[in-house]
Amino acid sequence: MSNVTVIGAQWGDEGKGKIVDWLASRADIVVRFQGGHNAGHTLVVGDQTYKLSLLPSGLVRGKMGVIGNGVVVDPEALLAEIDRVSAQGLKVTPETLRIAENVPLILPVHGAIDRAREEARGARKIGTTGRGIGPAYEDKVARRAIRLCDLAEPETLDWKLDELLLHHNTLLAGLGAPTFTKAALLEHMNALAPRVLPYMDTVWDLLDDARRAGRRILFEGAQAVMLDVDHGTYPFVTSSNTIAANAATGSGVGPGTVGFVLGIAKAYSTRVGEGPFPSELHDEMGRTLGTRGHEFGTVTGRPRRCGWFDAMLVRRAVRVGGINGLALTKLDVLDGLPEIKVCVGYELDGKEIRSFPSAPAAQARVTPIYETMEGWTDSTRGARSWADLPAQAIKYVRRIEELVEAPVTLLSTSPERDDTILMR
Ligand code: 2SA
Ligand code: MG
Repeated sequence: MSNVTVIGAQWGDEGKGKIVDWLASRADIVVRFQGGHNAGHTLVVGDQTYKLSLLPSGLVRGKMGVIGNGVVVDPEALLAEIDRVSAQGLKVTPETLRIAENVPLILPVHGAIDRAREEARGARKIGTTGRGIGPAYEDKVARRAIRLCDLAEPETLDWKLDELLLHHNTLLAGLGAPTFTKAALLEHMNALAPRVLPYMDTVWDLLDDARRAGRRILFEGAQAVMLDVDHGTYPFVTSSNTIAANAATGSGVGPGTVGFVLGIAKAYSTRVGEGPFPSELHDEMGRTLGTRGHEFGTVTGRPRRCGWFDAMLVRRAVRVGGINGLALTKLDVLDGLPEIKVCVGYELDGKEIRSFPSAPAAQARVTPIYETMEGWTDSTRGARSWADLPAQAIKYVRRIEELVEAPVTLLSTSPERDDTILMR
């Protein structure tokens, strides 16, 4: 296996955790390159279920984990996650996990701003995870972020906090939310620093040494293309680039190191939070998909919105995400449905269009154009070979390949790691 980058091809929750875990056995290093603990990757390994939000999934398979500079790290959440998986028998140490010294930190003030701003937005809220992801990335691009390396320099922390609180306390006061004192934040960070700093590293050196030595790197995406801050359904997106190109920028390797890009898509669609969703179902079928698929957010527990597979959106993800092949997950949720619809285009103001518009009001006016396919009765759950699949299920997969203009290279038929069909 050359290097592989795994990204979500819809709006997150596609089942990346299982696929990354399946691929991790063939990799030496697993790298998180964007997002933060707004991710929620679930891995079922034997009798253990690991829910990882920040830790690279490969740690579960004894591989080295790297958190790159493109991530935003909440040190408190990181240490809590390390302690949680340690209680499950998974030891995470500075020998198995390395974190980029230039990674921006999420502080309590960021979560407070995230939640207060969402409250103030009312009906126009984005539906964020409330974990301070956006405000932390805002500080990064505003060149006032506190980064992991700063925890080792009390004098740097001191002046950086002055600037940070000038912005954030002004905003919090304006939002009618409690402000923060410098002393409280200093105490918070100085208490965490001794446990976090041992993980700090110049990971771009580590990864380039690995590349030169021919070691296999797996880049683990979080969220998904339709939540990408440039290419997603803006402003109902997360605040990082979730497309594969960011695997390079977000970890400090060259673009040629990204390798094969595997997009993960569910055989239907879900999204959690607000924002446009052309093929969303508000009827019994939508509720059926949600129930059968156990569609509740890993991070927030929110029920996910469900709908038919949107081939136009995934085709967009294939193009902007640079996806070479698709892993299609949760096909078993469609078992037994008499007919299945696929969104094959959109209608906007009486005209057929094939690319989802960027302008918010146009997005809201888009209606889906469906193609109806015959369903299948036999179960696909647990299928481990192409031959186990009903003919109609194969036809459905093949039609998706044509519409999204990318091959389905992996098919997942249950949360179990080995219930995976390699299609090529
Ligand atoms: P934020 O908190 O600022 O990133 O939220 C901005 C928007 O992004 C959505 N969002 C997500 N939607 C689905 N899944 C998410 N995480 C997955 C999980 C993990 C994954 O299972 O929790 O698939 O990587 C996630 N994170 C953010 C959020 O709902 C807002 O619409
Ligand atoms: Mg998830």
